[in-house]
Amino acid sequence: MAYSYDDQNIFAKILRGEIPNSTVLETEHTLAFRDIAPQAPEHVLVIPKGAYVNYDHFANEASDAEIIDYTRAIGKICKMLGVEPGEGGNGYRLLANAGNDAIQDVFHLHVHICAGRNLGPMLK
Ligand code: DGP
Repeated sequence: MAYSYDDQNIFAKILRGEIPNSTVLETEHTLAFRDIAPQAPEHVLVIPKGAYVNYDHFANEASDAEIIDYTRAIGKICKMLGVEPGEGGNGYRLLANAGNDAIQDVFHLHVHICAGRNLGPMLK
């Protein structure tokens, strides 16, 4: 399947520096920043710098280096936020919406990291 990526999406603009963001972590292949409409006391979005529309696009087509960098960045951010259960934190939720049924709003892969309150059964 050919994935179609629109480089006018808001996160592509953030990556190009056209829109400001509140950066939490930047690595070679990954950028993480605070969500503009936080649903929890800690709400960070983690995006790959590459042009991937959703998780399956990324998992199927990104290089091993990108995938390792992205996965490790998520772990690092959980540590930075101090939310790792069993490590002094009280837990977190990772969520990646893809496509219409998940009500994906921005078509550049992003994992939400939410923490800091009891999150209930689902976010959307
Ligand atoms: P989703 O519905 O999973 O596609 O989530 C999109 C998220 O992106 C939503 O929680 C709000 C956030 N968002 C939208 N526009 C901006 C923006 O310009 N800056 C930041 N930091 N977050 C944004």
